[in-house]
Amino acid sequence: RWMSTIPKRLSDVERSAALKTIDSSWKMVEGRDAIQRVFEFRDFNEAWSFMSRTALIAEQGAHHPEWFNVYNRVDVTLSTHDCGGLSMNDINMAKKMDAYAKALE
Ligand code: H2B
Repeated sequence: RWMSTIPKRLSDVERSAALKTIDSSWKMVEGRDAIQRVFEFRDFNEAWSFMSRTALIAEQGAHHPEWFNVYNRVDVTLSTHDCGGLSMNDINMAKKMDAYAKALE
């Protein structure tokens, strides 16, 4: 399981490589070592479906998103609290969220 060891904060080199493997709409948050993306769906039902799938893997992997939902929009911020910044846990979660959103297109 992911949390059996403390995740490692990505170095600058690791980070720029990792960011190329997720959707280009993920952006670094100003003044914080975190990434952010806004997902937009057709309606609340689809947004909630996306959030439900994400919630299951969040709980399984002990890695939880910060998110804000209004109707069909989900504003997501990913960061790893245990290391105070971006780790591969965030990149892996971003990839899964990208795939779930794509499946709902
Ligand atoms: N989520 C996120 N985003 N970062 C963490 O460091 C983290 C988490 N740590 N979920 C997990 C829970 C840890 O506190 C528990 C004990 O597994």
